[in-house]
Amino acid sequence: MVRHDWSLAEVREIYRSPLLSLIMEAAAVHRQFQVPGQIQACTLLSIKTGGCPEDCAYCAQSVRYRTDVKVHRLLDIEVVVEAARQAKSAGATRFCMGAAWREVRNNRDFERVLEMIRQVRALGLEVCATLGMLTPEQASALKEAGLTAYNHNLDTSESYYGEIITTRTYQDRLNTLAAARMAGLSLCTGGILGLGESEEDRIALLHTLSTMNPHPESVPINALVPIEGTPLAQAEVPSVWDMVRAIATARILMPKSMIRLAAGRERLSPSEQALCFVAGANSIFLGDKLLTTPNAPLSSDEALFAALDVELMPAFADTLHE
Ligand code: SAM
Ligand code: DTB
Ligand code: SF4
Repeated sequence: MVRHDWSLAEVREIYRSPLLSLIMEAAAVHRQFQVPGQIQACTLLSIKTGGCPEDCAYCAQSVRYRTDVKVHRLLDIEVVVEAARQAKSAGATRFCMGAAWREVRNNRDFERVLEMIRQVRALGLEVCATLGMLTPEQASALKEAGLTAYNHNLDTSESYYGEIITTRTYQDRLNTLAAARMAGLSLCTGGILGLGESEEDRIALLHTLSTMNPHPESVPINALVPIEGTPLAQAEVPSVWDMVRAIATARILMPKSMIRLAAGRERLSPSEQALCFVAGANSIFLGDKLLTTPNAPLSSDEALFAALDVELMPAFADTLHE
């Protein structure tokens, strides 16, 4: 039923199928494996902003580029827990904390993050973190503190990766994902459309994700949010058709995973978002802000949920499932 042995040719064939039949196929898979009409709402908070030594060409937070992001050291625990409380009252069931770190270091900041995780988890929320590279020991410490999932994106294909980031390798990313998996964490890993990649790169990324065993429990499909001052500031953003195609393919390949319509949702109209949900997306970021850029406003999301009769997914529906 759930396959991990997709060939590149099979992924290519699905990805390139005529869009309407691709959407219909994905919708059928969605109906079979997911609860139609239920959407997972996750809220993001940047707990440490800017000043990152990595050179990711899309990122507002790299020290290499002159962007207008406001650098901030690691937030206080109380500030983070209060934000999580607010996210919960807005309907979010997963709270995701992001730090602009290359990797986790074993220091007081990490201790503080572990305490944030304990306290956010105690609110009854799923807790996700995205902190850069991890050792197996750090992954275990995160798990022990109550972390549900670790977000670590592959972003694009292995062969295009070096065009976007030179300060680490694809293998570094895979190693961190393996460490998180070994520690018993659920994985959240996906990519970004609009980095100047080819169709083949998108196919290769989807192939890499869908041949992981088990599949990542959650797969964010981001559209580039162009940031002034970064090398990709003038990049052309992907069309809604590109997003729908990637979402539908991901849904068919990874039927049990949450497919997240992630960054770039703000640019889509309500009916374009509805199309993404029909094509298999069942998770979004909820709240006025992503990490450093604006997200779709809460008020318009509430109107969207009402119009589509969307029900928000309960917490912990997305635990390890394979
Ligand atoms: N520093 C950690 C890392 O890189 O893993 C965690 C934070 S990083 C900002 C999290 C993810 O956000 C990146 O892997 C990337 O996929 C996504 N992202 C960052 N900037 C983006 C942008 N401008 N548009 C779309 N996605 C973006
Ligand atoms: C993911 O795949 N997308 C989120 C989350 N995981 C960490 C981040 C999106 C960032 C968008 C640009 C910004 O706000 O800085
Ligand atoms: Fe740093 Fe993460 Fe941004 Fe890359 S994506 S520059 S690692 S914060």
